[in-house]
Amino acid sequence: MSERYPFREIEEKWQKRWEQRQAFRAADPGQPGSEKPKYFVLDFFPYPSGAGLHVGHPLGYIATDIIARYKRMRGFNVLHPMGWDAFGLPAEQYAVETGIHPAVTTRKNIATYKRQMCRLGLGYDWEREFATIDEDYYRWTQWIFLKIFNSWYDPEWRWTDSQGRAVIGAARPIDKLPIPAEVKAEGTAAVEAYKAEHRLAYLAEVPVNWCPALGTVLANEEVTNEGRSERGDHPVHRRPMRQWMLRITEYADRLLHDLDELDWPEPIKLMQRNWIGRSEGAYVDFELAGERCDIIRVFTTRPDTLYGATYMVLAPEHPLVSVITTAQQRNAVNSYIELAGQKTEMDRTADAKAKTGVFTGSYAINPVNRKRVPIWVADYVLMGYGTGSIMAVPGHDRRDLEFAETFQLDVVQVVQPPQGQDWRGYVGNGTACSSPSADDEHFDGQCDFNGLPTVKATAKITKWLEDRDLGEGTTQYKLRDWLFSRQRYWGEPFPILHRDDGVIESVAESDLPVLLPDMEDFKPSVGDDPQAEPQTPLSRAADWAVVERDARKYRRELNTMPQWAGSCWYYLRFCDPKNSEALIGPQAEQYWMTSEKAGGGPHMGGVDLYLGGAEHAVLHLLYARFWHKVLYDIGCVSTPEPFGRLFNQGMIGAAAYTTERGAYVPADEVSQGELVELVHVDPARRTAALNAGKSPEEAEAAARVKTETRFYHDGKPVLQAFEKMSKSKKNVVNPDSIIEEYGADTLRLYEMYMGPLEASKPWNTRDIVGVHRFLHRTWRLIIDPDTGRISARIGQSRDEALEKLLHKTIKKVSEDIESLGFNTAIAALITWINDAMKAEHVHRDQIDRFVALLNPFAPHICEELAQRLGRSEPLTTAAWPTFDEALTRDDEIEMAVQIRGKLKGRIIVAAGAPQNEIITAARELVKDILGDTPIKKAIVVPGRLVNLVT
Ligand code: ANZ
Repeated sequence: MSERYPFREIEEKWQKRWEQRQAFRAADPGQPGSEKPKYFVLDFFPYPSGAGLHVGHPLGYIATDIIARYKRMRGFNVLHPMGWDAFGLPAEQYAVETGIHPAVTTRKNIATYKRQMCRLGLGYDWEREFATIDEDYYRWTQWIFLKIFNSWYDPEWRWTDSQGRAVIGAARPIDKLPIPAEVKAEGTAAVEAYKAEHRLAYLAEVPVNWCPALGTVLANEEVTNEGRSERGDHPVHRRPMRQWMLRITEYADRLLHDLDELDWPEPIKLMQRNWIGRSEGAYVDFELAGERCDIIRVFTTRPDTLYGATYMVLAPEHPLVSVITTAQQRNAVNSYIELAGQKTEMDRTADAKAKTGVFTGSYAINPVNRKRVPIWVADYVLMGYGTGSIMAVPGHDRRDLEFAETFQLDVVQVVQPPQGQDWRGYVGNGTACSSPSADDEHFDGQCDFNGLPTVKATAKITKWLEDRDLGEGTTQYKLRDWLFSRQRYWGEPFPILHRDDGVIESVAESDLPVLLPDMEDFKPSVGDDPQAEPQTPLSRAADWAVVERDARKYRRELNTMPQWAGSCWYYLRFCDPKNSEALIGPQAEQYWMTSEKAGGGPHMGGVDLYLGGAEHAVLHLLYARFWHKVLYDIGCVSTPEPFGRLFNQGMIGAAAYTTERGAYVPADEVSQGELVELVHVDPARRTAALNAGKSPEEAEAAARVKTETRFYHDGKPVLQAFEKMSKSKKNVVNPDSIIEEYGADTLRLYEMYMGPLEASKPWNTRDIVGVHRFLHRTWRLIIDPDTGRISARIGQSRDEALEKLLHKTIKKVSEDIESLGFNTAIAALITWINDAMKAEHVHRDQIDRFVALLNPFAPHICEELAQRLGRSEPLTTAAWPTFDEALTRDDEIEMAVQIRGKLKGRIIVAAGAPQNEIITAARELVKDILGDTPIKKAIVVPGRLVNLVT
């Protein structure tokens, strides 16, 4: 009987066995196993699309599975769950196109994903699986919404958080909102209205991106630069609409500050900081010149440039535009406003775009020098930021300068740049100049800050303005409140009832969930009229929409929540998925969500490792942090943050092929053609060769791109390029077919061996054989191919060199797993096997340890080998091998020997050998080359090289 590595049988066998034994079940607090330290490792919640998984998706899942298996072997009680983000536009859009109910397609997609994940040997605790569309899940999503709705933000509330930090501001019950006496005096309707203005969830008329063809509003991120929908490429219109909003802006400072404490990639933190966009500055009030006494308030980050404000700009939507525009300018202004309304925000603010604008005919008075400045309307000023109006300082602001140059407005210097740089358009800090001087004979009590550096000048002018009631210091944020409603069917219904007199009431907690009605016709009403009132699908569920309570008729809220809602808190539910009394029980929350800081003391807490792609840098991660903080304020969770450590895996790309006309053709139908000789010379290579001292002829030859592979589809040549794996690029590779051919262990190893986890890298099926052979070799080392029994080479004699290498390997693999450096860990494992193949004898316990070490990466083969080696329990509960630090140190090291920087050979010296011994060995090596030449100097770089200078 000849037995080669039988991956097909063993993979199925072990997947079944793990399932039967519930090998990946996490112990809940109180259960046996919960006495161990906990480790919570989580993947970004997948949205199961109709196409199933391609090989790019599992990159992160394999990584977290390795961590989870490793941590279990290190004695942790590991929580590694999986579930489904299942409401939302894609399933619904698909349903609209096919007529199949989104619940049906979604369930089917989930089944596909789960099957594919199990085939990869991913060890999830499936007992905890749920989807956001499950009634007993979205019941709690609605419950959280109610809590948000029934809270207000008290910016003055002083408290000490679980980290012992003094915090100002918290969400508090709406019943605790102090109602001013004059409001109370007006009666209950006024009190309710006042409360509504303070709730953390509120209805407001806001400008939205309305996509009539999809029948819904879209978030800014769902709209392309061309002003069309990301999904489907339909036109999107800006229009005001009454929407549910969540007051995330109240949390801006806390969201910003707590970022500092998180173990997250710096680029992600930076993106969140920019998104929150905190700017310190001042409001400055400009009085209108002439009879009218309106005030135009501007926000500026540079009040120190006030003397340089030579004109003002109002956003086209600014309410004062119509008030101040003179009769003469009215037509011009009106047509400008109309044009601006058709542009997207991106379009309006793009630096590269030429500045446009129109004069209103009116002037304002600059409060510091009483000069008259013209007021313009221009679309580079946005209504949604600051006050929607600016003082323009063309001397020191690029956009203002461009505008001033276009319309010939004054440009004045007020900041002196350091070291003779040109002042015109200088935007950095410097020294204030051009303010009136107190020594001047005409000085009239203006603010004199000549000679002060920018920061001091800013403070001085702000104080000056405040003292005179002409402005005040302020902080602005780019962050906007979160638009929280969609006009679609496939989402969580709001637990909200509307009374016919306009009062809004919440559904009683005991009446949750508000079930999504089962509708035959769930399609949104779409149209091409951008101004038509949206008719949401739920408005057609007539029986559902009307509710009677205490002999009063109510209408249910007819919008649904956005897709983000369900993924805002799922990590909490995994800790306690079956709890019917609460979204999470306090015991489970304490156990799974709190962590110790490495040096002791409380940690920001949350999930121990959260892994996913960088595309969710802002929205999901910010929204989830916001909800978590609300839940923290109301006492539902005990840590300020949901995700203590975050890691982003890279993207897997693959070759995609296009025809001459740019159309993609299926990558797996492309054949590799001939190598063609090219006479083409690569100019970059040529320059590099010239720089390296080659002659022009040599450089030319070196830079000749000699060959190129041609690719064909259907007999016609196609072009190759590496791109993100996606259905639309027709370059996806299905993991099922790879598993079929090579096995899941090989696929797992290959994905981890392709490069650093965080890097983006190209898939190449041809490279898989490398790691596949490694597994074959591992199998062959241990199993005798003829008998199928343990190979005779495995026994009781120990090769000491192999033992030392094993200790080094254990150390390396352990450290690399902790830092998610899986590719280098695998490289170390391969090295050991290669050496073991060469050794005459390998000790049984060396093999046992090696198999345990490889187990997190390639668990099926390892389980099978361990069993054949006599282990009765699965490796999932095996102890992680230990190493002896002394054995990981080298006795001897190899050093390079150079003469004047050129490599001449290598020497082996004892580790820690004294310098003179190393130099003697080096001289000995090169004595023939050197002859009589004397050595002037010898430089030793410890552990690496010796350079002899002659
Ligand atoms: C005068 C000034 C002088 C400004 C100067 C800058 C440099 P950040 O840092 O992004 O907060 N601004 C204010 N509101 C605006 C709006 N609604 N639309 C477009 N621009 C607006 O930017 C704040 C600066 O952006 C403000 O400071 C204002 O221009 C402009 F040498 O005021 B500044």
